[in-house]
Amino acid sequence: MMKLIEFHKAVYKIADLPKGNRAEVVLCGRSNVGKSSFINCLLSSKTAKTSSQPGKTRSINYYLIDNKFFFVDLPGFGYAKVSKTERDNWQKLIDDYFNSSGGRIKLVLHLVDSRHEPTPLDLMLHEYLKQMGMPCAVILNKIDKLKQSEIAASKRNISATMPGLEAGKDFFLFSAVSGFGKKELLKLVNNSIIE
Ligand SMILES: Nc1nc2c(ncn2[C@@H]2O[C@H](COP(=O)(O)OP(=O)(O)OP(=O)(O)O)[C@@H](O)[C@H]2O)c(=O)[nH]1
Ligand SMILES: [Mg+2]
Repeated sequence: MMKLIEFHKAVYKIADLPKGNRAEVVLCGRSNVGKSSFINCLLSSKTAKTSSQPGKTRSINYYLIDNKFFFVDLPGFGYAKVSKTERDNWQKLIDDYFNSSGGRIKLVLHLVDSRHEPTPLDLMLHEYLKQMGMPCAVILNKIDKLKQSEIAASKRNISATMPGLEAGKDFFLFSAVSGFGKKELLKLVNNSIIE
């Protein structure tokens, strides 16, 4: 079950996407939500670069898993200190990525911070992924920071703003710190790449 992780490459422009047909599992969501930590947690590694300073990664980072498929770590969005030009570049890179990776993308994991309501950009991304017909799941992350009552409220926020998600199917609770949800997400990722 997912053992080996190797940094493969950082992509800044679409022409540099890896060639070939390896399956891809994509991590996306706002800056600092825990995308890189998610990868590290699933692989029990420290290979994916994490940071407490948001908005650092501007590249699409490819990690090769078991010499078989890629975890694709997308740059986070929504970081206030980023200029409009940079934001536009981000949007273009992401749009080009989803348009050109078509059939290779087996699963898109959209991480949302459980401590806050989904932002307008979260809702935009959710709509965008649905419109693109991407196989996707919402991961409510950092639940180690919340009390049970707060987790329940956070789940309600998701149901209200992203209706139709089903727990255990396309909606999961997660914590990279406690490992909550890890087993379930390993299963989801494994199943997605088998098909
Ligand atoms: N408490 C808690 N902290 C987390 C969790 N996941 C990530 N963090 C922390 O959140 C911060 C950001 O984590 P990253 O994994 O770097 O976030 P990212 O989404 O990759 O951020 P960008 O690359 O800037 O888009 C780090 O300080 C992590 O330690 C979690 O589940 N619980
Ligand atoms: Mg990151």
